[in-house]
Amino acid sequence: MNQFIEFQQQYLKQFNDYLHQQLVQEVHQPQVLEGMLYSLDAGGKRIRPFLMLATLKSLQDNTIITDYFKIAGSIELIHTYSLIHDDLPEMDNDDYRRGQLTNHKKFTPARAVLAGDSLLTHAFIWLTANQLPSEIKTQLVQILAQSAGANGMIAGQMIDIINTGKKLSLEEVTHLDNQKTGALITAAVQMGALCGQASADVMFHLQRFSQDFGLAFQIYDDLLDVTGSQSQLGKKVGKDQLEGKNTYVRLLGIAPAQKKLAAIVQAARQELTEVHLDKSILADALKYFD
Ligand code: GRG
Repeated sequence: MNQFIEFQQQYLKQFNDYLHQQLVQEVHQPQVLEGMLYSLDAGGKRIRPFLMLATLKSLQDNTIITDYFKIAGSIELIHTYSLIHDDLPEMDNDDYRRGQLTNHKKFTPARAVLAGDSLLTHAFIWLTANQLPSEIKTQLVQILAQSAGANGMIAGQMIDIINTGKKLSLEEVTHLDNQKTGALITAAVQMGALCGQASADVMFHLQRFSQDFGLAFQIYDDLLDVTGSQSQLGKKVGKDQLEGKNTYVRLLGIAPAQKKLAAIVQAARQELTEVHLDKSILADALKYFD
């Protein structure tokens, strides 16, 4: 039994329908809406929003989860924007994403830029247009903007781009992964912890848990890129290898990267044990790496 998967299955359709309906109601320019929905409705595992919701649920079992769909949805909007921009010819130049043509291939690069910009901006509408107390909303905006912005995911993307083809050290790759992938995952858990009124101690350990989770997520994806029939990103197997991307697998090799992944997952589990959350829905999210 995996409580995280069960939790996700319980709410996934409702969550996806909610995101779709909200955008249909709130976005008035047809081509902007079309571009946003094209990538948002294409699926995706919804790991980040469900990490947020699972953190909340693990801390406050009686919470009405649907009340937090907009907060969780804001994280997915940012993630989807980052994928659209990452796929552009000027960045990774990918043709397929989430099992369909990338946004710029389906429409045009100019339209894909605008679809991404709209998703990014709209995230902050969702973060602020809800019933939560103002001081919580301010903190949520801070967390998400910091993690997605110049000192978070964008910094990671920059480090990635300027170093493609050059060989980074393990420490540098870790830093890259923490920013590019880890920042948004950390934000998701932090946002759930904030909504779930976590104590300072619980917050501290959840922060460390989420950093481990983020790094594990990237290493796992890198492993799938070389060992899977298709990586999670829907890209061609080994694409990152061929393009000289800096990954754990490229630096260490497959078996040591697998060992490293297992150690990080173990460390993440230990953080939850420290605050008695090792039997929680959130703990079961770690089974994703099994
Ligand atoms: C363009 C500012 C900007 C940032 C791009 C997220 C990102 C940074 C690039 C995407 C490409 C990439 C290799 C990201 C690493 C993180 C990762 C594994 C993303 C894919 O996330 P999943 O697996 O995708 O959660 P789905 O489609 O399931 O949502």
